[in-house]
Amino acid sequence: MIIPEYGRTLNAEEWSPVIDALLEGQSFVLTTHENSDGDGLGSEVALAIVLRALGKEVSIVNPTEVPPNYMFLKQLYPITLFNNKSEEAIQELALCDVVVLLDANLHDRMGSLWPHVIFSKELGSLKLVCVDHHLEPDDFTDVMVCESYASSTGELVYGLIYALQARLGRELFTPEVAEALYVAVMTDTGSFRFPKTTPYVYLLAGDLVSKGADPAEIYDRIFNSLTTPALKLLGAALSAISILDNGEISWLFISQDMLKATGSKLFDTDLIIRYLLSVPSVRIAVLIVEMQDGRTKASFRSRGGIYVNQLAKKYGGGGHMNAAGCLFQFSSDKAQKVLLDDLREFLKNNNETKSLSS
Ligand SMILES: [Mn+2]
Repeated sequence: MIIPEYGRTLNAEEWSPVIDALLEGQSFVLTTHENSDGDGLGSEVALAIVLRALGKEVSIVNPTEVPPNYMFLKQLYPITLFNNKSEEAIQELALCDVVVLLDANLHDRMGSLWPHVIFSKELGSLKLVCVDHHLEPDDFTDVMVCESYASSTGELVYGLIYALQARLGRELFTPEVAEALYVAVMTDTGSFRFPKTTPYVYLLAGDLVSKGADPAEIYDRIFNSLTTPALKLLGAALSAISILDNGEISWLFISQDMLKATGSKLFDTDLIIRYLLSVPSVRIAVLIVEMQDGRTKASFRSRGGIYVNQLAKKYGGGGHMNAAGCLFQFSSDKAQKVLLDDLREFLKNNNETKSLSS
Protein backbone atom coordinates (compact mmCIF):
# COMPACT_ATOMS: atom_id res chain seq x y z
CA MET A 1 0.00 0.00 0.00
CA ILE A 2 2.64 2.59 0.87
CA ILE A 3 6.09 2.96 -0.57
CA PRO A 4 8.64 2.32 2.19
CA GLU A 5 10.87 5.10 0.88
CA TYR A 6 8.10 7.59 1.49
CA GLY A 7 8.79 10.20 4.14
CA ARG A 8 11.79 10.26 6.38
CA THR A 9 12.46 6.58 6.72
CA LEU A 10 15.91 5.19 5.95
CA ASN A 11 16.79 3.70 2.59
CA ALA A 12 18.02 0.17 1.94
CA GLU A 13 21.64 1.23 1.90
CA GLU A 14 21.47 2.90 5.30
CA TRP A 15 19.94 -0.29 6.73
CA SER A 16 22.58 -2.51 5.11
CA PRO A 17 24.90 -2.95 8.13
CA VAL A 18 21.95 -3.98 10.33
CA ILE A 19 20.55 -6.31 7.67
CA ASP A 20 23.97 -7.93 7.17
CA ALA A 21 24.29 -8.53 10.92
CA LEU A 22 20.77 -10.01 11.08
CA LEU A 23 21.27 -12.30 8.08
CA GLU A 24 24.74 -13.47 9.15
CA GLY A 25 23.71 -14.33 12.72
CA GLN A 26 22.02 -17.61 13.61
CA SER A 27 21.12 -17.18 17.28
CA PHE A 28 19.76 -13.93 18.69
CA VAL A 29 18.88 -12.32 21.97
CA LEU A 30 16.66 -9.26 21.61
CA THR A 31 16.33 -6.87 24.51
CA THR A 32 15.15 -3.41 25.53
CA HIS A 33 15.70 -0.90 28.33
CA GLU A 34 14.85 -1.38 32.01
CA ASN A 35 11.22 -0.59 32.90
CA SER A 36 10.18 -1.51 29.38
CA ASP A 37 7.41 0.34 27.54
CA GLY A 38 5.19 -0.34 24.55
CA ASP A 39 7.78 0.85 22.06
CA GLY A 40 10.60 -1.36 23.30
CA LEU A 41 8.35 -4.40 23.77
CA GLY A 42 6.44 -4.01 20.49
CA SER A 43 9.66 -3.50 18.55
CA GLU A 44 11.35 -6.59 19.97
CA VAL A 45 8.30 -8.79 19.45
CA ALA A 46 7.92 -7.65 15.82
CA LEU A 47 11.60 -8.21 15.05
CA ALA A 48 11.63 -11.58 16.85
CA ILE A 49 8.70 -12.88 14.76
CA VAL A 50 10.42 -11.76 11.54
CA LEU A 51 13.78 -13.31 12.47
CA ARG A 52 12.13 -16.58 13.48
CA ALA A 53 10.38 -16.69 10.09
CA LEU A 54 13.85 -16.46 8.57
CA GLY A 55 14.85 -19.63 10.44
CA LYS A 56 16.83 -17.98 13.23
CA GLU A 57 16.84 -18.95 16.91
CA VAL A 58 15.50 -15.92 18.76
CA SER A 59 14.89 -15.19 22.44
CA ILE A 60 13.56 -11.99 23.92
CA VAL A 61 15.26 -11.44 27.28
CA ASN A 62 14.58 -8.24 29.24
CA PRO A 63 16.23 -6.77 32.34
CA THR A 64 12.86 -6.02 33.99
CA GLU A 65 9.38 -7.55 33.93
CA VAL A 66 6.68 -6.82 31.34
CA PRO A 67 4.04 -4.39 32.74
CA PRO A 68 0.62 -6.08 33.08
CA ASN A 69 -1.06 -4.05 30.30
CA TYR A 70 1.54 -5.33 27.81
CA MET A 71 1.29 -9.00 28.85
CA PHE A 72 -0.80 -9.75 25.75
CA LEU A 73 2.36 -9.29 23.66
CA LYS A 74 3.68 -12.49 25.25
CA GLN A 75 1.02 -14.36 23.29
CA LEU A 76 2.67 -13.13 20.10
CA TYR A 77 6.18 -14.09 21.24
CA PRO A 78 7.61 -15.33 24.57
CA ILE A 79 9.35 -12.63 26.61
CA THR A 80 11.56 -13.77 29.48
CA LEU A 81 12.99 -11.87 32.43
CA PHE A 82 16.79 -12.09 32.66
CA ASN A 83 17.91 -13.95 35.75
CA ASN A 84 21.52 -13.05 36.42
CA LYS A 85 21.80 -15.95 38.87
CA SER A 86 20.73 -18.54 36.32
CA GLU A 87 23.66 -20.25 34.58
CA GLU A 88 21.35 -21.17 31.72
CA ALA A 89 20.30 -17.55 31.11
CA ILE A 90 23.92 -16.37 31.27
CA GLN A 91 25.00 -19.16 28.89
CA GLU A 92 22.30 -18.23 26.41
CA LEU A 93 23.49 -14.65 26.39
CA ALA A 94 27.13 -15.72 26.11
CA LEU A 95 26.56 -18.19 23.28
CA CYS A 96 24.32 -16.19 20.96
CA ASP A 97 25.73 -14.55 17.81
CA VAL A 98 23.89 -11.25 17.98
CA VAL A 99 22.32 -9.15 20.73
CA VAL A 100 19.88 -6.53 19.45
CA LEU A 101 19.11 -3.65 21.80
CA LEU A 102 15.91 -1.81 20.93
CA ASP A 103 14.67 1.59 22.12
CA ALA A 104 17.81 2.47 24.13
CA ASN A 105 21.20 3.88 23.20
CA LEU A 106 23.14 3.84 26.47
CA HIS A 107 24.74 0.62 27.70
CA ASP A 108 23.52 0.98 31.28
CA ARG A 109 19.92 0.99 30.06
CA MET A 110 20.38 -2.77 29.59
CA GLY A 111 20.54 -3.13 33.38
CA SER A 112 21.67 -6.52 34.64
CA LEU A 113 22.28 -7.84 31.08
CA TRP A 114 25.07 -5.41 30.32
CA PRO A 115 27.97 -6.93 32.36
CA HIS A 116 27.29 -10.30 30.69
CA VAL A 117 26.97 -8.82 27.21
CA ILE A 118 30.22 -6.86 27.46
CA PHE A 119 32.01 -9.91 28.93
CA SER A 120 30.90 -12.14 26.02
CA LYS A 121 31.60 -9.43 23.49
CA GLU A 122 35.18 -9.06 24.68
CA LEU A 123 35.73 -12.82 24.77
CA GLY A 124 34.16 -13.89 21.53
CA SER A 125 32.38 -12.99 18.36
CA LEU A 126 29.14 -11.64 19.79
CA LYS A 127 27.83 -8.72 17.77
CA LEU A 128 25.88 -5.93 19.42
CA VAL A 129 23.29 -4.15 17.27
CA CYS A 130 21.22 -1.19 18.40
CA VAL A 131 18.13 0.40 16.83
CA ASP A 132 16.81 3.45 18.64
CA HIS A 133 15.45 7.00 18.39
CA HIS A 134 16.76 8.74 21.54
CA LEU A 135 19.15 11.69 21.44
CA GLU A 136 22.90 11.45 22.08
CA PRO A 137 23.77 7.77 21.64
CA ASP A 138 26.78 6.21 23.36
CA ASP A 139 29.43 4.49 21.28
CA PHE A 140 29.23 0.90 22.60
CA THR A 141 27.79 -1.20 19.78
CA ASP A 142 29.08 -2.82 16.57
CA VAL A 143 26.18 -1.58 14.48
CA MET A 144 23.83 1.22 15.39
CA VAL A 145 20.92 3.00 13.74
CA CYS A 146 19.81 5.81 16.02
CA GLU A 147 17.51 8.38 14.39
CA SER A 148 16.00 10.94 16.73
CA TYR A 149 13.58 12.25 14.09
CA ALA A 150 11.64 8.97 14.38
CA SER A 151 8.49 8.97 16.49
CA SER A 152 9.39 5.60 17.91
CA THR A 153 11.74 2.66 17.60
CA GLY A 154 8.74 0.87 16.11
CA GLU A 155 8.78 3.33 13.20
CA LEU A 156 12.41 2.41 12.54
CA VAL A 157 11.82 -1.34 12.86
CA TYR A 158 8.95 -0.96 10.37
CA GLY A 159 11.42 0.58 7.88
CA LEU A 160 13.94 -2.15 8.69
CA ILE A 161 11.42 -4.90 7.91
CA TYR A 162 10.62 -3.25 4.56
CA ALA A 163 14.33 -3.07 3.82
CA LEU A 164 14.69 -6.77 4.74
CA GLN A 165 11.75 -7.64 2.49
CA ALA A 166 13.40 -5.75 -0.36
CA ARG A 167 16.72 -7.55 0.19
CA LEU A 168 15.17 -11.04 0.43
CA GLY A 169 12.33 -10.58 -2.06
CA ARG A 170 9.74 -12.08 0.28
CA GLU A 171 6.83 -10.92 2.42
CA LEU A 172 7.69 -10.66 6.12
CA PHE A 173 4.76 -8.72 7.59
CA THR A 174 2.12 -10.86 9.28
CA PRO A 175 -0.89 -9.68 11.34
CA GLU A 176 1.19 -10.40 14.49
CA VAL A 177 4.11 -8.25 13.28
CA ALA A 178 1.65 -5.47 12.39
CA GLU A 179 0.01 -5.67 15.83
CA ALA A 180 3.33 -5.49 17.71
CA LEU A 181 4.55 -2.52 15.64
CA TYR A 182 1.23 -0.73 16.05
CA VAL A 183 1.63 -1.08 19.84
CA ALA A 184 5.12 0.43 19.58
CA VAL A 185 4.14 3.43 17.45
CA MET A 186 0.81 4.13 19.13
CA THR A 187 2.27 4.19 22.65
CA ASP A 188 5.36 6.27 21.83
CA THR A 189 3.35 8.89 19.95
CA GLY A 190 0.87 9.23 22.85
CA SER A 191 -1.82 7.72 20.60
CA PHE A 192 -0.70 9.74 17.54
CA ARG A 193 -0.65 13.18 19.09
CA PHE A 194 2.98 13.99 20.06
CA PRO A 195 5.04 16.42 17.89
CA LYS A 196 6.84 13.65 15.96
CA THR A 197 3.56 12.28 14.60
CA THR A 198 4.37 13.15 10.98
CA PRO A 199 2.22 12.36 7.91
CA TYR A 200 4.53 9.35 7.45
CA VAL A 201 3.52 8.00 10.88
CA TYR A 202 -0.19 8.13 9.92
CA LEU A 203 0.55 6.33 6.65
CA LEU A 204 2.54 3.74 8.55
CA ALA A 205 -0.32 3.26 11.02
CA GLY A 206 -2.77 2.85 8.14
CA ASP A 207 -0.47 0.30 6.54
CA LEU A 208 -0.26 -1.67 9.81
CA VAL A 209 -4.06 -1.63 10.17
CA SER A 210 -4.40 -2.91 6.61
CA LYS A 211 -1.95 -5.68 7.55
CA GLY A 212 -4.07 -6.83 10.50
CA ALA A 213 -3.52 -4.53 13.52
CA ASP A 214 -6.80 -3.73 15.34
CA PRO A 215 -6.61 -0.12 16.70
CA ALA A 216 -9.66 -0.31 18.98
CA GLU A 217 -8.64 -3.59 20.57
CA ILE A 218 -5.01 -2.57 21.04
CA TYR A 219 -5.96 0.77 22.61
CA ASP A 220 -8.42 -0.91 24.94
CA ARG A 221 -5.91 -3.52 26.08
CA ILE A 222 -3.20 -0.97 26.85
CA PHE A 223 -5.05 2.06 28.17
CA ASN A 224 -8.25 0.73 29.68
CA SER A 225 -6.37 -1.62 31.90
CA LEU A 226 -5.96 0.13 35.23
CA THR A 227 -5.81 -2.04 38.30
CA THR A 228 -7.54 -0.79 41.45
CA PRO A 229 -4.17 -0.02 43.14
CA ALA A 230 -3.07 2.01 40.08
CA LEU A 231 -6.33 3.98 40.15
CA LYS A 232 -5.87 4.68 43.90
CA LEU A 233 -2.29 5.79 43.25
CA LEU A 234 -3.48 8.14 40.50
CA GLY A 235 -5.92 9.73 42.95
CA ALA A 236 -3.27 10.16 45.65
CA ALA A 237 -0.75 11.46 43.12
CA LEU A 238 -3.09 14.04 41.54
CA SER A 239 -3.81 15.60 44.92
CA ALA A 240 -0.07 15.74 45.74
CA ILE A 241 1.00 17.71 42.63
CA SER A 242 2.58 21.12 43.31
CA ILE A 243 2.54 23.91 40.77
CA LEU A 244 5.57 26.14 41.39
CA ASP A 245 7.25 29.27 40.06
CA ASN A 246 4.29 31.13 38.58
CA GLY A 247 2.93 27.96 37.12
CA GLU A 248 6.03 27.12 35.08
CA ILE A 249 7.01 23.99 36.98
CA SER A 250 4.79 21.12 38.00
CA TRP A 251 6.31 18.84 40.59
CA LEU A 252 5.29 15.50 42.01
CA PHE A 253 7.02 13.23 44.48
CA ILE A 254 5.82 9.67 44.92
CA SER A 255 7.17 7.96 48.02
CA GLN A 256 7.42 4.25 48.84
CA ASP A 257 4.78 4.95 51.51
CA MET A 258 2.37 6.17 48.83
CA LEU A 259 3.02 3.06 46.71
CA LYS A 260 2.55 0.80 49.73
CA ALA A 261 -0.60 2.56 50.98
CA THR A 262 -2.26 2.13 47.58
CA GLY A 263 -0.76 -1.32 46.90
CA SER A 264 0.65 -0.06 43.60
CA LYS A 265 3.92 -0.82 41.80
CA LEU A 266 6.70 1.28 40.29
CA PHE A 267 5.35 0.86 36.73
CA ASP A 268 1.96 2.23 37.85
CA THR A 269 3.67 5.63 38.12
CA ASP A 270 4.18 5.74 34.33
CA LEU A 271 0.63 6.84 33.59
CA ILE A 272 0.79 9.80 35.97
CA ILE A 273 3.31 12.07 34.28
CA ARG A 274 0.97 13.11 31.47
CA TYR A 275 -1.26 14.91 34.00
CA LEU A 276 1.69 17.04 35.10
CA LEU A 277 1.75 18.78 31.73
CA SER A 278 -1.99 19.26 31.49
CA VAL A 279 -1.83 22.79 32.97
CA PRO A 280 -1.11 25.17 30.04
CA SER A 281 1.37 27.41 31.88
CA VAL A 282 3.64 24.49 32.81
CA ARG A 283 6.91 24.41 30.88
CA ILE A 284 8.64 21.62 32.77
CA ALA A 285 7.04 18.72 34.61
CA VAL A 286 9.00 16.61 37.07
CA LEU A 287 8.03 13.27 38.56
CA ILE A 288 10.25 11.87 41.28
CA VAL A 289 9.79 8.36 42.55
CA GLU A 290 11.44 6.86 45.58
CA MET A 291 12.55 3.35 44.64
CA GLN A 292 12.57 0.32 46.91
CA ASP A 293 16.36 0.01 46.83
CA GLY A 294 16.89 3.60 48.04
CA ARG A 295 17.66 5.05 44.62
CA THR A 296 15.48 7.77 43.08
CA LYS A 297 13.90 7.82 39.65
CA ALA A 298 13.20 11.16 37.97
CA SER A 299 11.17 11.74 34.80
CA PHE A 300 10.95 15.03 32.95
CA ARG A 301 8.49 16.39 30.39
CA SER A 302 8.58 19.79 28.75
CA ARG A 303 6.71 22.07 26.35
CA GLY A 304 8.26 23.69 23.30
CA GLY A 305 12.00 24.00 22.76
CA ILE A 306 13.14 23.02 26.24
CA TYR A 307 15.66 20.17 26.00
CA VAL A 308 14.96 18.22 29.17
CA ASN A 309 17.35 15.52 27.94
CA GLN A 310 20.12 18.03 28.75
CA LEU A 311 18.89 18.21 32.32
CA ALA A 312 18.71 14.40 32.53
CA LYS A 313 22.18 14.09 31.02
CA LYS A 314 23.65 16.05 33.88
CA TYR A 315 22.73 13.11 36.15
CA GLY A 316 23.76 10.35 33.74
CA GLY A 317 20.35 9.94 32.10
CA GLY A 318 19.01 10.96 28.70
CA GLY A 319 16.02 10.83 26.38
CA HIS A 320 14.25 13.17 24.00
CA MET A 321 13.83 16.95 23.83
CA ASN A 322 10.41 16.90 25.53
CA ALA A 323 10.67 13.65 27.49
CA ALA A 324 13.67 12.38 29.44
CA GLY A 325 14.69 10.70 32.66
CA CYS A 326 17.50 9.69 34.99
CA LEU A 327 18.28 7.62 38.03
CA PHE A 328 19.89 9.08 41.15
CA GLN A 329 22.03 6.73 43.21
CA PHE A 330 20.90 8.52 46.38
CA SER A 331 17.82 9.23 48.50
CA SER A 332 14.75 11.05 47.26
CA ASP A 333 15.18 13.83 49.86
CA LYS A 334 18.58 14.73 48.50
CA ALA A 335 17.49 14.23 44.88
CA GLN A 336 14.56 16.60 45.29
CA LYS A 337 16.72 19.32 46.73
CA VAL A 338 19.48 19.01 44.11
CA LEU A 339 16.95 18.82 41.33
CA LEU A 340 14.76 21.77 42.24
CA ASP A 341 17.77 24.12 42.52
CA ASP A 342 19.23 22.87 39.25
CA LEU A 343 15.86 22.98 37.53
CA ARG A 344 15.32 26.64 38.41
CA GLU A 345 18.79 27.47 37.14
CA PHE A 346 18.15 25.46 33.97
CA LEU A 347 14.84 27.21 33.31
CA LYS A 348 16.44 30.60 33.95
CA ASN A 349 19.25 29.88 31.46
CA ASN A 350 16.69 28.65 28.99
CA ASN A 351 14.75 31.90 29.28
CA GLU A 352 17.95 33.89 28.76
CA THR A 353 18.95 31.91 25.64
CA LYS A 354 15.44 32.37 24.35
CA SER A 355 15.45 36.15 24.80
CA LEU A 356 18.95 36.39 23.30
CA SER A 357 17.96 34.49 20.19
CA SER A 358 14.65 36.26 19.68
MN1 LIG B 1 10.77 4.80 22.22
